[in-house]
Amino acid sequence: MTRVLSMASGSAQAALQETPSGFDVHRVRADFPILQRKVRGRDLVYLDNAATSQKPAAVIEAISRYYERDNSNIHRGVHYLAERATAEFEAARKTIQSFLNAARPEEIIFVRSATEAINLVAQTYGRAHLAAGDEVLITAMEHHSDIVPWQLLCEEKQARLRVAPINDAGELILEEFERLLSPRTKIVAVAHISNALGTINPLATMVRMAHDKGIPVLVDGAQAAPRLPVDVQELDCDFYAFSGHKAYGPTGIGVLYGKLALLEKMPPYQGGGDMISSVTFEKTTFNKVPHKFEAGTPDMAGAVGLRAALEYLNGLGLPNIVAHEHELLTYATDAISRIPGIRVIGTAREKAGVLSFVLDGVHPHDMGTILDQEGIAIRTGHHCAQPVMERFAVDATARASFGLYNTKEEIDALVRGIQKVKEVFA
Ligand code: C6P
Repeated sequence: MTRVLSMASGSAQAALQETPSGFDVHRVRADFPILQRKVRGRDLVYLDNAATSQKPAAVIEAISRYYERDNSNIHRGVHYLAERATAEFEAARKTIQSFLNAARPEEIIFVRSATEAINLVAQTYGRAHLAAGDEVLITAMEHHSDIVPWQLLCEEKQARLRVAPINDAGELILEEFERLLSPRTKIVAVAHISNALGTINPLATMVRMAHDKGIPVLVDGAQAAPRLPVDVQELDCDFYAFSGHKAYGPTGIGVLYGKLALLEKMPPYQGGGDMISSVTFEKTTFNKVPHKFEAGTPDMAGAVGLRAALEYLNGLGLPNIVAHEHELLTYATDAISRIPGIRVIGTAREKAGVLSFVLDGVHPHDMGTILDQEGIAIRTGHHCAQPVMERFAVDATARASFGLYNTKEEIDALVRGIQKVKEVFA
């Protein structure tokens, strides 16, 4: 539990926090070189963590060290560096296995991003299992990456994309979700945490409902992997996708977890080196899982960097991160809701550190531009979740998303920035 040692009603002093297990946000901030820099002559206030997170020195150094000492291609050479690079890459797979509590390392497939992971499942499992008249069930809060791959598949197969609705708080309407699970549903694809609303979905219940009808579930964990402890065996989901760059790791690397029994039956995604067992002009046989899904030279340095990021998160303790971000969310929601003219979009009871809002008479892009002059980075726009904007009858929102290094002082700065925006538009 996070203990607030000094809390002088919304003032900067409120930022002094410590937990019994030693989570000290100011010490944590020192691990992130970019947080020391000035932006437009001001201290950087980085509140765009749902888009991408900043990287601790441990990640930057692990990538440099890999290139300085170990770089080679993997799974191919017999020389010393080839063995070193292969060992580093496979060690990263094991770290991810334990981070997600997957049963086996083979269940971890390296991809480019959450987006690629979802496309992989749509184009392999989806293509093999969908026929005309079948359905894919998603929710109304999905990111475009968990809509468009299914739409493309449904178009190709003359199947139907069904959408479980959400209520005015941005929560899934579970009864509707359950009602939409039909004998025609071939797969469910759902966000663990909504990037536009912050809603945390009741995944265990949803997976149970789908499995009761024999339907597999893919979870888009892009926002959840850095924010919640994830246990794929406990969730019992069939696929889980996330991106390294939102989890304090590098860009260009992502993960698809899949249950081994499913992966073994799925056709390959892309063809190329390393995914084959033998090739003739007449016929190719494929490599074992996970290599069957990892065609070509992968992002070895990315895997090494992701391993360092997940080890960093484990070192801080996911429960400490959850407690810290929850405290920031509560503090920010309270402070921002008090500003006249603000409407918070997404007020689910179970929420992660993502706060979307609109201000009467001010376009979110104008707000973002004025806040930027103060060194404050938020995201404005539709957040690649246009159906969510439509559901709440807005074109765009301003979104502050918190990370493990954010402080209450930074939220105070955001509130002061919004007051300035109001003055400009008064
Ligand atoms: N959301 C945001 O600002 P990629 O681009 O593959 O790393 O992640 C895609 C993605 C998938 N699902 C969810 C829930 C996401 O939030 C994202 C990325 C960023 O909200 C960039 S649009």
